[in-house]
Amino acid sequence: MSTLEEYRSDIENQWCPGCPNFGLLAALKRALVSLDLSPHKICLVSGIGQAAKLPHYLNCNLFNGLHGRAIPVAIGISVANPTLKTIVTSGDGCLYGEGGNHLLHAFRRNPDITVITHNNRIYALTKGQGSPTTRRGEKTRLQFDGVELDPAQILATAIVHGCTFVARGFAGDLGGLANLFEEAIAHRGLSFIDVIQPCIIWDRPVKWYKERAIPVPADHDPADRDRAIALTLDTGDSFAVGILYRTPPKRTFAASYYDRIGNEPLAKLPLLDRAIIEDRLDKMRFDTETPSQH
Ligand SMILES: Cc1ncc(C[n+]2csc(CCOP(=O)(O)OP(=O)(O)O)c2C)c(N)n1
Ligand code: SF4
Ligand SMILES: [Mg+2]
Repeated sequence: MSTLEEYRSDIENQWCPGCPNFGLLAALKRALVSLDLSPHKICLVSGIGQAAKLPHYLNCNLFNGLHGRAIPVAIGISVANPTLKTIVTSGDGCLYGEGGNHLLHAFRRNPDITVITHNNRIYALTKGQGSPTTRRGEKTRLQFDGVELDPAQILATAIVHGCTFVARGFAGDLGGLANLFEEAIAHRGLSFIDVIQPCIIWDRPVKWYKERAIPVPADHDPADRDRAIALTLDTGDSFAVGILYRTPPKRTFAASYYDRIGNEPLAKLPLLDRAIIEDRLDKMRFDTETPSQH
C-alpha cells in the first residue's frame, strides 16, 4: 500500500507561507496514495517557475528541466517507459506561453500523460508580469496601463484539438482537487487539468477566486462538446470547476509502437538488429538518382 509518508521530501519548501500551491501539492499526494501509486511508479516533470518547484517537494522520480519544455520531456519518458505514470506539473507561463507550441501538439498527439497547470495568471517567479491567462485590463509590474489582450482560451483549445479529458480545478478546494487528479491520472491518454492557483503576492486574494469558482452544473454531460467548450471559457468573472469534457480514451501517441514491441520499458527490450537500422536509414536518405517530381 502506498502511503503519504513515502512521498515526504526533505527539501526545504521555497513557496511563500499561505501560497495555494501547498493545497495543490497536498491534493496531488492524496490522489497518488488513493490510487495506490508508490513513488517509483510515477515520474513528475516540470519546467521553471514557482509551480515547477513542486516535484522537489515529493519523494519520487522527477525531471525538472527548461522553462517551457516539460511536455516533450514527459512524452519521451512515457514512450521510453509506459509503465510509469508521467505527470507534468508547471505554471501557466511555462505551459501556455513559452511551452504553448508543445502543449498544442500534445493535444493532437494524445500521449499517455497527465498535464497539471498551476494557473496563477501571472509570471510569479520573475515578479508578476502578465502571462497568457492574465485578464484584459489587469495592471501588472510590467503592463503598467493594463494587459491589452484577452486571455488565451487553452481549455477550449484542448477540446477542439482532440484531448479526451479536460478539467478545471481550484487550489482552495483540496478534496475536490484530489478527486479531479485521481480521475485524470487514471485516464488513458492525455488528461489536462487547469488549476486556478491564486498568487497571494502578485495577484488577488484567494477569497476573490473562491467566490468565482462555480462547480460545473450537476446536469452537465461531459461528453457534450459544445456545452463543454462554453463552460471552459474564461470570462474573468467566474470559472466552472470540475470535469468539463471527457470522452472514452482513444488511441494514444505510442500505441502503434507498443502494438509491435509490447508494453515494456525500452530498457528491457532487445536492441534492434543493425541491418534493420541501416535499412531504415537508407530509406530516409535523399535519393539523388530519381528525378524530382516537382
Ligand atoms: C526560455 C526562458 N524564458 C524565460 C525565463 C525566465 N523565467 C523563469 S520562471 C518564469 C516565469 C514562470 O511563470 P509560470 O510558468 O507561470 O510559473 P509561476 O512562477 O507563476 O508559478 C520566467 C519568465 C527562463 N528561465 N527561460
Ligand atoms: S509568489 Fe505567488 S505563486 Fe509564488 S510562492 Fe508566493 S504566493 Fe505562491
Ligand atoms: Mg504563473
